[in-house]
Amino acid sequence: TKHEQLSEPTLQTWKKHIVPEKNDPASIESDIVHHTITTLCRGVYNLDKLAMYQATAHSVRDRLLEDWNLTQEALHRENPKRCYYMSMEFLIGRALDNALHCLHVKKNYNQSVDNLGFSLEDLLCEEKDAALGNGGLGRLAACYMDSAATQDYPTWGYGLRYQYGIFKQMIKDGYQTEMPDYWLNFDNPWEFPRADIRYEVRFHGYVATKINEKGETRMTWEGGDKVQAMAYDVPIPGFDTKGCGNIRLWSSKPLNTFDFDSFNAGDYERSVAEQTAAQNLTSVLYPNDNHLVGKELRLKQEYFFVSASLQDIIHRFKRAKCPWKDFPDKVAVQMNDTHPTLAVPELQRILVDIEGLEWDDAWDIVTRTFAFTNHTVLPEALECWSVPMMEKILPRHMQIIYDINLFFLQKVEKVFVGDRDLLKRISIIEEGSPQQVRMAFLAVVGSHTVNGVAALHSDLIRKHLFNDFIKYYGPDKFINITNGITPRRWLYQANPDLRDLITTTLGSEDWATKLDLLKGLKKFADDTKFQSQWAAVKYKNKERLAFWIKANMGITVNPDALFDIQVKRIHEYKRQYMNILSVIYRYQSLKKMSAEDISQQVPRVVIFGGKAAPGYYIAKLVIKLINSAAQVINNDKSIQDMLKVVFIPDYNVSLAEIIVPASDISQHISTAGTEASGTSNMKFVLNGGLILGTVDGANIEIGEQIGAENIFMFGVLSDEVEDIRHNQKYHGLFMDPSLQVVIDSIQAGQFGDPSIFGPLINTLTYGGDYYLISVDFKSYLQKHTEVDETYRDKKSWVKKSIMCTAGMGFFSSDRAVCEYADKIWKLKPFKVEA
Ligand code: F58
Repeated sequence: TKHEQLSEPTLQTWKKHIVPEKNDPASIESDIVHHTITTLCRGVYNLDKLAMYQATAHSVRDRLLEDWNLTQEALHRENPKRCYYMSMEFLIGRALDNALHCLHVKKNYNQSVDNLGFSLEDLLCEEKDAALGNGGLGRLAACYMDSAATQDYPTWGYGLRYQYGIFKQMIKDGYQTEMPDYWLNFDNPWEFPRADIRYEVRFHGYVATKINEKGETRMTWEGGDKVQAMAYDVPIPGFDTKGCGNIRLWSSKPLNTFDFDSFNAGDYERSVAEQTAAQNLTSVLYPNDNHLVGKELRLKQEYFFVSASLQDIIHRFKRAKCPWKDFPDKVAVQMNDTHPTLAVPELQRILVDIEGLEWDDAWDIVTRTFAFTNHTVLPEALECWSVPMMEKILPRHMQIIYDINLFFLQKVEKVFVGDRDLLKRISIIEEGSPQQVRMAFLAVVGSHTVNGVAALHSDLIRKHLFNDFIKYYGPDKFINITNGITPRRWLYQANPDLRDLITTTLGSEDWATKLDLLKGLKKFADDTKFQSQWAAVKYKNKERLAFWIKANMGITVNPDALFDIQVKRIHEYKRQYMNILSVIYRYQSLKKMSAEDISQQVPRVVIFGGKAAPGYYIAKLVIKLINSAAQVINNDKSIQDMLKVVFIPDYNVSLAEIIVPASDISQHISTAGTEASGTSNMKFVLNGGLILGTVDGANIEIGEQIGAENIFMFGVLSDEVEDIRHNQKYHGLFMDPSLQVVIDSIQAGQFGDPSIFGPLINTLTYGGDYYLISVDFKSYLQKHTEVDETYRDKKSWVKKSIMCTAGMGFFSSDRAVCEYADKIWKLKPFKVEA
């Protein structure tokens, strides 16, 4: 493999003094016109909103690029230690509004766009989401890039430039259908193709031996197929700083030369087909959330991503001519889950096979470089790759993994003499047919630090998944860093009215970068005037969402009703099923009441949103049940609009920005011990929404921060789950009587053909109710009643809402990134001056 960039041009210092862009409305206006004419080649008679958006975006990007260049040049010059955040997913969403806020130019842009006869808010909606992720893990990566840039940490993201992001969800006849998300249809102003930054990546082939320059025998990986990785840079603006971060995304391209050694002159067609296959490597994001399918193409994507990124990192490291042993002092690599774990054997391979280092010296460098974040305990989400597949696609890596495992097990055995069970449990290779590589174990062995994403989750992985590793390494290698979210996108940008109210009340905007300052709101929690201002903002946000629902779905919802929201990927462990079952229970209770009693109820709008993995049959049935129930409930006049059910199609980042500020209650109701952290819980509470949740993931820490009296918690605890499952299995299922009534009504055909829902209902009965819906149902219904009663007292509700926002300082991704930098990366901020 070539480890140099394909061409290394001679660089010259440029003697031009750069004049910064001016940000007054007239200059902005003329820049937009300039881009319309030159970049887009459009005239004033030939302009639509999309073109206007593009011209505006280009002019903003010009301004962003000044900071980008300044930052990257300074980094190049000073060469501080850097961190690379390797993630297969970055769920960025839209970029324009965010950039306008970061650069503090939104007001002037508003005016300029207005002068040109358009509305900036309209233009913002023209942008397609960069949806290069499935859910929480991908969005977390995007929040962390925002916080790293804002706090001037020299951090780059590395990922893949999928041509198709997460699919578009459409609802047809109540069912989810999928459409491809070809987000690059139009020009994408937020990426820079780097045609000069390309690396070759090899697959397949064979391993041979060779004698290197020092006369030593080394392995060499030969033959096989090669593809090219080309870089695309996505600038990540920091808020209130000249610093600008970067995410480098790799796109696969065919090698523009044929491999003449293996080129069969009579088989031209096949050669071209191979070139196309190369291009398809980064076509599509795998749409599974918390579930892994061991597809060959996915393994290739993972290696492609890791190989290109490491070549790039090493290229940069070599420029400074430091000795290899200094590599970990210049480079920290964070692996966002196990998907980048092939970086461990890949770096070892480069150091030993290509650079000629001794195995132990190389291994020392590797294990001082990498750190690993685990995001799940669900067994079906833990990555395992079959050894035969790995041997076929990455023959040398498979050998290296065997060696890493052998040396590791030898060390373990020295400490725990004769404990064969331990060796079997802790081995990176799982016995079976076929054998499997346990990627999480490889990641642990190859990293200096492993972290979970919320306190409970980190405890659970220490107690269960990685318990044997703690016996060997001791506890210090395994730490917790609770997730965070960026307050810029999730409050400052998404909730402008609340932003302004908070800023006026606290006297400055500093909270946007020092979120702890929100605690200053506590002293206004009982202030009647402040309460009514706070309530008015929430009401306006609910109106905004109600308007969206009416305009896009034709359903009328009343902003005076309690807005109860559950938006996230559809998964059995997240229990949207339990939610809709409780909605049906509520509906039936209403049906039993007199008209007079109905009119005394607290009206509710229950909102769902989220995508099911295309192959996840049960999750898709949950969507169907929600829509079938909505059909019946929304059209039943007898309940006087006291209950409405809405399934918002195609939930994504930009929809979340409208939905999150509008909640009174949001639900985070996973079976205890299954949701590693959750991050939408943080977004809702930051925007003054209360939580109805289980004792799981970050819900627990949110409760600790905002006060137990401001959160509705229910359900069994994580350490009870195993025993309950055991009892259910051997002593019979428990069926909650209220739940039975609900099931009976579905089976009686109240919500359409009951045979459709048979397999779904089976999960509660013959399926063993693995996620304990029946066990938690009673306490769940009780909490719903408590929510209603609390909501009747508007004053106390608003006070709780204020206390929610005021207590959320801890959950800023700024805090989380600082923790990573201090505890794991040993990284200092690197301030860029204008
Ligand atoms: C999520 N994982 C966790 N995985 O479920 C959630 O609790 C946590 O808050 C979040 O990570 C951030 O830590 C998650 O989103 C995926 O989407 C993977 C994508 C690739 C395939 C396997 C699942």
